[in-house]
Amino acid sequence: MKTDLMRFLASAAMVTLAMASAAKAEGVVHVYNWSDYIDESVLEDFTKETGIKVVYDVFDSNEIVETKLLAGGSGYDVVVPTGPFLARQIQAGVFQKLDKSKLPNLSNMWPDIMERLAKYDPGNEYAVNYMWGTTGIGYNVEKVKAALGADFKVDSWDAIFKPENAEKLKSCGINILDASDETFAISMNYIGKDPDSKETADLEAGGDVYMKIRPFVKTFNSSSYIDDLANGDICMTIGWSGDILQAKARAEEAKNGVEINYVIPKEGTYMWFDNLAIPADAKNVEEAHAFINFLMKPEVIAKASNYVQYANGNLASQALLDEEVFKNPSVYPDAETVKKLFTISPYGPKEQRVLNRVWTQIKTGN
Ligand code: N2P
Repeated sequence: MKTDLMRFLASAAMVTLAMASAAKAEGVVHVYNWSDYIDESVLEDFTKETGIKVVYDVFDSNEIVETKLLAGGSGYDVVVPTGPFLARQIQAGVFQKLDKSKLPNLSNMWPDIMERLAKYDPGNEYAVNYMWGTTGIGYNVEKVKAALGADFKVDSWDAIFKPENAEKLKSCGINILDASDETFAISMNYIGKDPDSKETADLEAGGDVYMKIRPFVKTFNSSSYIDDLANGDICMTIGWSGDILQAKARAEEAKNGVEINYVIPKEGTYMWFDNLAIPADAKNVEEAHAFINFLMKPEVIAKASNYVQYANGNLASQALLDEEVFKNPSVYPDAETVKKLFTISPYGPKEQRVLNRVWTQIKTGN
């Protein structure tokens, strides 16, 4: 026979449960991520598992994210800046430290990548790697053959940076990523300078590489270039590894006869890391941690990587990756290729002004 106290406790427990599930149903997390960077079913899976709704916005440049974060009140709970931007944003105080007690899946992460990320986030206190990749050349095999000759091998930055090549590619369309920190690191490296140089003279010399090919460039774009490449509207681009592989997959799916290839040029290129971090003024901190913890589940991040064809920073996920992804050196570069990759550090305010000035001149063609 139930006592009054037992009945009271039972009903109190039910009220608590009801309140908990109501709170669960009302939870929300505002996520700001790069475009073409997730399998949307991952977001649905998260909501199914936790009851937390995801409001998901996308961007295609670190500068856009930075402007919002520095202004404050972005409304985002999770954002995904690249290493050098993360580093200076941590300095600027725009992020909060992660509460690692809420991130048990940290144990799945890849120590090598955490170590590389620690260059930007000492002690891995503010961020967790989402994906990483390289910035290389994506091209339309047939159109480049037609423009540069059947024997032309696209294995060097010469393919795009030599004005005589760029001139021949003009009519089929060249795109350059609108990501100046990366494009300058690449052009400075190409002319034999330190890709991480912040010297005005080096930046100007790096800018000259683009000035010389400027008349032959069709677009400066970092998102719709994926479809442009897949549709045959451009034939060569400086682009991000997974974006180019997605363009290739889209062309194959459309059966439009466009064959796309991605190369990491022999002179080397930038290896970057995009990372999950929580703004200091985030309103849904609990949910933000739940979201980041969910993305660190091996099966979840493997699903995301299989879809977007970017490498991730989760060691435990590797056994769950599709062979075509994990064994593809364009996604997970082999040790030999990794030796040719470099990283870059953040620009200081003065250096950034020089970079902005030169990049604007290039884009406007003046
Ligand atoms: C996804 C682009 C992510 C790479 N479209 C940029 N760091």
